[in-house]
Amino acid sequence: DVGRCFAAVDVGASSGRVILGTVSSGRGADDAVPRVALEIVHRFPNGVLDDGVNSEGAKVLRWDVCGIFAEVQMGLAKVAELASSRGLRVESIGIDTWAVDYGLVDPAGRLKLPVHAYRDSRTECTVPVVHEKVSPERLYSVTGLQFLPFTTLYQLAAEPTLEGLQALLIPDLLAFWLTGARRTEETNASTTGLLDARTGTWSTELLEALGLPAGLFPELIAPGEAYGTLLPAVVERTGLPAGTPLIAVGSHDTASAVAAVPAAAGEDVAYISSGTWSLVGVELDAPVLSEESRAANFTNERGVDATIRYLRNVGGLWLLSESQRHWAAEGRELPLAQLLADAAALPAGGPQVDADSDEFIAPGNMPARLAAAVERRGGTLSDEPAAVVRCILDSLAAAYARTLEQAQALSGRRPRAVHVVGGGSQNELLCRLTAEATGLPVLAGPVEATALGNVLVQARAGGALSGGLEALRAAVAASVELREYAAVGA
Ligand code: LFR
Repeated sequence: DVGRCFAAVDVGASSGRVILGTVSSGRGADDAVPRVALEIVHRFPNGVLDDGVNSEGAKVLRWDVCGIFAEVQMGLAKVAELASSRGLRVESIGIDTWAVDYGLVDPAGRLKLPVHAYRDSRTECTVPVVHEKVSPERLYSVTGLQFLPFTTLYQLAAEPTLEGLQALLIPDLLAFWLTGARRTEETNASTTGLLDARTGTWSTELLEALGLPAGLFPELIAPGEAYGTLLPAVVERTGLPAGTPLIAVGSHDTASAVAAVPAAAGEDVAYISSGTWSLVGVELDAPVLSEESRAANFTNERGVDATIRYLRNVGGLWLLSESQRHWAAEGRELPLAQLLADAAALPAGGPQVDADSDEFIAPGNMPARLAAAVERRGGTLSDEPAAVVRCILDSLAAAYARTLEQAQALSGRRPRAVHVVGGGSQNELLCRLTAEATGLPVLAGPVEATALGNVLVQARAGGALSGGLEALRAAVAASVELREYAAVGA
């Protein structure tokens, strides 16, 4: 069994990757669980571009989506070449990226620039405007989304005009350029603040109340369905076979990551998808839309197979990467491994901040903002990088513990462990602090949960494996090594 090949495009806020995923059948009569292997074939940097101040005096942060598309095609060409060097064919492609952001295209398909990045400040003025039209209580009872100032509906309210335009979420924009098809993938649609959490369809009530055109977003597409096949120009540029389909996966990166959490069948699934953000929560089969849930600011995003990702966005490793960026700009290039070792050597019980606070969303001098937040709580934070790093990790672990406790109380789930997936699962200090703070054993890995979730949904659509999320997760569990961090006192 040489395996079947799928191409996964996974673009995060700080880097993008194009990956060859190979799915092969189980190892024998008493082991029918498929295995999945990933090879990162192409990596490229991504990041928010700072355009300075526009004519209205607002700072503009944007994504270079055309640059991203060029890198994606380059990566697909490399994947095609690698597969064919093995005598194999790439059966399909899947795309996931961060959520909420979009490009506006006109009927001819021309993109309006800039494509804003969600850390941009343009929604500061529009949040109250939106809430004037629909109260936060009503928004929550329809969409079940936690309040985040960058949710798509607040961004749309900042557009000078939407007339004659369609909004394509970032993965759907790339899909449009690859296939010519305009669709909105469901899991990502659930982050716009315009989808009805109960029905999983666009909320006409909200679109109307906010004065948004009915066809603003294209028709929904569910993970596993095909957008279409590659355009001739893409076939030419990538060397992929004509007729290669683009399959919708959990195009919201967090949805793909949660689909690949290596939970056992029947387990109450609790997870921390740990990257730029930490997405902390449990998996449910129906949304929780209660007032308590809204007050606790929990979100009900849609997952693969119509599951509900009941979670909160917690400030994430952005706090750390943005601090490193600040130190580097001061001429201090501090390698992460050293920073973490120094932070681990510091005693427990140091200063903390509320890692959830909106004050850390925008780019800019992070160590200074952390120190100011510690000071407001009556403490002091040394400007030694190790102390700053320790403060970030202690604060994250405390936020995880708080959030998981609330998730359990609000959902009634009783997880026996917490799965940490994504880049942050490699951070041993953070995993250890998380086990200590939550009192739950931490199962760390896989690092590449997002790409695995992407590949597995394609593989199932192509018939290389079958079953529900449990079958996908069994394939992950059989294919990767996990690390366990015991809860204290266990
Ligand atoms: C993680 C993520 C989060 C989303 C944030 C902004 O990469 O997709 O789930 O809230 O980025 O899109």
